[in-house]
Amino acid sequence: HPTLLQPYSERAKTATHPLSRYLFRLMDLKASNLCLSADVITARELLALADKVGPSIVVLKTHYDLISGWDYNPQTGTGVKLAALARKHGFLIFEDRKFVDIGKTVQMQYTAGTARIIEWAHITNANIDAGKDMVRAMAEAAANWKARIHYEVKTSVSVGTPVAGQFEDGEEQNNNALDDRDSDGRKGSIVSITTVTQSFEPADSPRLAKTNEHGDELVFPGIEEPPMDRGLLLLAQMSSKGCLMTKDYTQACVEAAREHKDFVMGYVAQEALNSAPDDNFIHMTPGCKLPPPGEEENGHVEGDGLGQQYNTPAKLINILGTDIVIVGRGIIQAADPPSEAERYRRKAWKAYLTRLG
Ligand code: BMP
Repeated sequence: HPTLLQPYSERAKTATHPLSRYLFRLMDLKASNLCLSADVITARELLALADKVGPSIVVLKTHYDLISGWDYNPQTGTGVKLAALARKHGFLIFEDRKFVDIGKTVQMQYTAGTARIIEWAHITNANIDAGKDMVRAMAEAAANWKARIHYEVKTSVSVGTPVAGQFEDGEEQNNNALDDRDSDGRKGSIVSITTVTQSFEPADSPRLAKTNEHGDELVFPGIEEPPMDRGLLLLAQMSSKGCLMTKDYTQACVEAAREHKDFVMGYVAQEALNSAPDDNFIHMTPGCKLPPPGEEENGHVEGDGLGQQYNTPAKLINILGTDIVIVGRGIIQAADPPSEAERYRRKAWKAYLTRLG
């Protein structure tokens, strides 16, 4: 498929999803196709790790539900702190929530509850075993969220202020999944501070400033704010032994992705799935580990004894054609995670350059 031989900088121009365009540019700018799976068990470790490894990665993957001490405060909590680190270093936050349920339930799980994933995670993912309508349900929730944030920013609504049920263009506010009515039935009484503080600069105008408008010192000058969008990855294939996802299931993911190009950025998968001429989905791949220095780099690395199977970045990127490797324990359990992350970044980037030829 043409995308296998196209530089990420080119794919940035043709990707449908604004966050994919941003991500491809980020990859090019940072020379990184590495995602850290930040599977640590306290919020303090998570933030420290994100800050230290941030310069090497383009995506930080979380499992918020295995973190103790996650602070849910919408103004000062863990999500907001992660967002600040994401701006400082230039990476996207991917909550590996693997949503699977009926559409209405996933809308609520995505937008409400204690975690309010939609507020702080640029990207999340879904298993479509329950049927692909849930993708539409999540897309609708994300569109409502974006419209609401847009409205709130434009009208500078502060926390606790009731919001009238109309958008600037006169359209009725439609907040199904985000119905934040207070006890008096007033709408919009909860405002996300994480997102309200973001700007609407066009995503294609990189500012070459050393700091962003929040005063965060940028590690990679030229990284602008990500667009105000939310994206979904479909869990099309898994890395684990005995995985029950069939070819038909994977194909259904491909169809659902094509039907929702403006919300689905791509896949969590073990191989490239772009096949139609204009497919330009991004593939993120877990089950990645490097052998100890000096050993064969193309093959399979010993699993973890609990079903996880590993491939090297060279195999995943160059041979199987995926785009971003997701690495957890390979980096986290190293004596020095930041330098190990750099080693993975270099190997995965080299595999990409080799693929381009
Ligand atoms: P590790 O590199 O430590 O094996 O971690 C892999 C991470 O990727 C875990 O967070 C796991 O939940 C996730 N993951 C996976 O391993 N295989 C998949 O197919 C999908 C995943 O999300």
